[in-house]
This record gives sequence, structure tokens and C-alpha cells, in this order.
Amino acid sequence: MHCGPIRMWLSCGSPFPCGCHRQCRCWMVVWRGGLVPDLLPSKEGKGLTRCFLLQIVDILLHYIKKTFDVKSKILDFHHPHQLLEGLDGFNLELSDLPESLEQLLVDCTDTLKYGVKTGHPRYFNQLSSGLDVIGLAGEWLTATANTNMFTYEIAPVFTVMETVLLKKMYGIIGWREIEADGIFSPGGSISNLYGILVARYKRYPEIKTKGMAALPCIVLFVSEHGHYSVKKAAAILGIGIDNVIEVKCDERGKMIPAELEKNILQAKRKGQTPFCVSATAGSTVYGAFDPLHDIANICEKHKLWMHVDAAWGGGLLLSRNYSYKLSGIERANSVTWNPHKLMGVPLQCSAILIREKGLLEACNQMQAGYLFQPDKFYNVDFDTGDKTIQCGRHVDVFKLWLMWKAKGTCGFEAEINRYMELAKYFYKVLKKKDNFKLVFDAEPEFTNVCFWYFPPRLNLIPEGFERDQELQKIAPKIKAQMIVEGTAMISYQPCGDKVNFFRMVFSNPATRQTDVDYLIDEIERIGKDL
Ligand code: ABU
Repeated sequence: MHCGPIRMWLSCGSPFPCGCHRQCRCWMVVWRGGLVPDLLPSKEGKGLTRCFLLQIVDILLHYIKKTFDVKSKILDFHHPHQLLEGLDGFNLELSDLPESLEQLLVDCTDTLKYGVKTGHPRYFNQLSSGLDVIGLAGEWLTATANTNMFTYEIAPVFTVMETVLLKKMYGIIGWREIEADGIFSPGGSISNLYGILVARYKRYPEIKTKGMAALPCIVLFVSEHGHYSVKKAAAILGIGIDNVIEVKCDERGKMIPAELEKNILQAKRKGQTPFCVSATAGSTVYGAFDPLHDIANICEKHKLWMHVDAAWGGGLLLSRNYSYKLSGIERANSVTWNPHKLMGVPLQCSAILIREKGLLEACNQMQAGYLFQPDKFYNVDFDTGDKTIQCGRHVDVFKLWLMWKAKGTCGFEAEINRYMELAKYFYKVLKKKDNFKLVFDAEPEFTNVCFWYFPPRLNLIPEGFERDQELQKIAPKIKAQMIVEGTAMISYQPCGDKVNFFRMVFSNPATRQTDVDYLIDEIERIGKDL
């Protein structure tokens, strides 16, 4: 059966390309009448559904091919007002009458056209990048199944699959299955929220019924390079961001254990009650790994919950060469690990792992009678929905499971090792260039490489405030030009007393050394006259 373009069927009125005249007539009636097209579950809708979905697949395949074509633009940038006003027939406004299937196909094409190809070899903008074809297939299947993770009853395969993946992750961290628990959540921020929520519940189970009024002034600790979601969690949980104590880091962005201990003692002296430390394994900007054993020793000494935000760095556990960087993670009470970052799983895929069975459920359980009936005929341990802070929960596990099947642990390891090698290569090239300056003049600890570009003009200005004022403007200008031309995407930020610098990260399987060389040339090309 062959499906030609729907556009052709409409204009020539010829028999339906899949050979079904009846469905073709249905289509024409629909088209002229402006009624909802005759797709499944309509009795006659099988042929048209097939043709429509094959057209969608064609659109997606065309996009995927362009994504991996290094010569194609990463994006066709337009300002928000232009998208709102409408572009070449791409109109975001919603109408009262139904649009034709033909128009929907055009809308799908345009949605991709004006978006960003995050799988492009020169997309370095975020920690999550790349487009894994197996993961994509997993996401398609997940959307087709269109179920909810709250009960085994409606997600039998996915709920059991989740336990298999969690068990694998506990084992990699170094926990025994019988002592561990976990759940997939909508992103690293929510996983960190879970870590802090459970930490507080463990210490003060009365929080669930009595609220914060029943608790003393509790405080938690995170490094000054830790993710902002820790503060956000404190705000959401009613702890308050003033009660998140930021611990000083060394020049590489690692928490200084002596500073942590000093802060804990200071808090106690002030009458505050420390309950949790959130350590970081792979900080967002510098890619720093906190000294986890030292932090674990301090947590044990002061009886504090140790959470490790390994959203970014967790994937490194799969590399036998580099997993030592997370040594001590096995001593954590909870861990955030996002397979959608270093492991390249399509967004979103994040896990919160807790080293105590039953705690997640005890903390979050509400026993909604309409979902979690205890008298079901199967093992209700697999009705995991009462462990979560959500009700409805998206299936995020299948794409990860399918990718793990396709690559094996060794496949993830090889990819991650390659990113580490690319980061070292990038560092070595930059080190040799006079017009680039590394934020740290030492081999990268992770795949993050932070650097400034100095246009020749800036070399005439002596080091100091005035030069920093000028340097601050360089990275945003270079990035803006790259976006407008669609040639590459890389992030930048200021950090502490350091003015805007670029952050390169490697987590994109499509990136090759030639793309790294290209990025450097591109920065020089755009930046030299700034
Ligand atoms: N921590 C969220 C992701 C940040 C980034 O992609 O740069």
C-alpha cells in the first residue's frame, strides 16, 4: 500500500492512494463539509489513519535527517512576537471550526521548522542534547500506549519495567535492592524536591499531619554551586529559602567539607536544626563533583540526611574509567539521577532513588480508594502511584529500558567515555589559543569546559574592572549571532565574580571533533571584530 501526499488527493480528487475509494469519498466529504476527518476509531477510518500517520512519519524522518546534517541550520530563529503574529501561514491561533488534515500536516512541519534541532551535532546548549533513534521509538510507543503510571492495573508492563530499571540503578550506585526504593519523576528539580521531602519526613513524620508549625526551624545545606532547585524545593516545602545554607566551594566548584561542618555548627549555635545536606555530583556550570565521602562522614557525625544531586553526573557511574568521581554516593540516603542528561534518553527521564524501603510511600501515601484498592486480585506492591506527589504520572521508563536493551550498559559507557575524551580535546585546543582563556587551567573534571573568548580589541585594555565590563558583553553577542545564523548553540553565564563565560558540555552523540573545531572557528569568526 502506498500513500501519496494528502495534498494531492485533495487537489485532484483522484481515488485515495491507498486504494480505498470509500475512504477517499469520506475524506472529500469531510474536507468540503469542514467536519472532523474520518480517522480511527471511526469504523471507516483505518486507511486514512494509516495514511495520515505515515505522512507524519515522513515529516519526522525529514526532520531527523536534517537534524543530523551538519550543514543544516540548527534553528530558524524568530522573535516571540513574530510567532504570535503568524509566519508564512503558520498561525498559532485556535479556531472554532476544525482544520483539515492537510493543514495539520503543514502545522506539524512548521512547528518543527521554527523549533530548535537539539540533536544537531553543533547543539551544545544544554546538558540534555542529542536525538537517540531508539529512545525516540520508545517515546512513540509510550505515547501510543497513552497510559498512566499510577497502577499496575493500567500499566502492567511499565510499572514492572520501572522496578527493573530502579533495581539496575540501585545496583550501579552500590545499594542492595532490599534496602532501596525509588520512582521516576518529571525532572531533576522534582527529584531533588523528593529527596528533601523524604529527608524531612524521616526526621519529622508528624510533618505530614501537623505541618511546619509542629517543627523547629529546620535548615539544610547545599554548595554555592548546587542547583537552584534545592532552594525552590525549600520554598515549596515551606522550609523557606533563608533556611537553605550555601556552603563555600573551592575554585573548581566543589563543596569544602570544613566549611560545611563550620556552617552546621554555626546553625546549631543559632538554635536552628540541621536535617539534610544536598551534595552535588556534576554541577550545572562547572561540572564539579563534591567530595562525597567527606560529606558522608560529616552527615553521619551530625546525623543528617545525605542527598546527592547526580542529575547531571549520575551517568558517569556507567563508566568504569570515571565512576570513581562519584565515590561515596553509595553512602547517600537519596540520589537524583537524570538519564535524560548524560545518557541521552529523550526528555524527560529522571529518577529519585531512596536508600530505605517504604519511606517514599509512607511520606506521600493518601490511599485514594478509587485507585489503590487493597483488595485487588494481583500483587498491589506494583501499584506504585501512592509513592508519588503526583496523581497522573507519565511513562518515562520505556524509552530508557529500550535504549538500555539496544546499547547495553557497555554502549552507554562507550558514549560517555567519548564525551570525556572530547572535553579533554576541546580543553587542549583552547589552551593553545591566545585569544581564549579557560576558567580553570586544568584538565576538565567532567564534560563541562568553561572559557572566555577575548576579541583582539580587549587585549589592549589592562586586566581589571573596565576590561571585565567589556568582556561581559562578548559571549551574549557571539551567541546571539550564532542563533540568528543558526550555526551553533552554546550556553553562557556569569558565575560569582566571573563575568559571562561560555560553558561547553558534551552529551550529544552526534558531535565529532570536527564540530568542536568548527565551534572554535565560529566563535573567532563572529567575535574577532567585537
Ligand atoms: N539543570 C537543568 C539543566 C541545565 C542545562 O541544561 O544547562
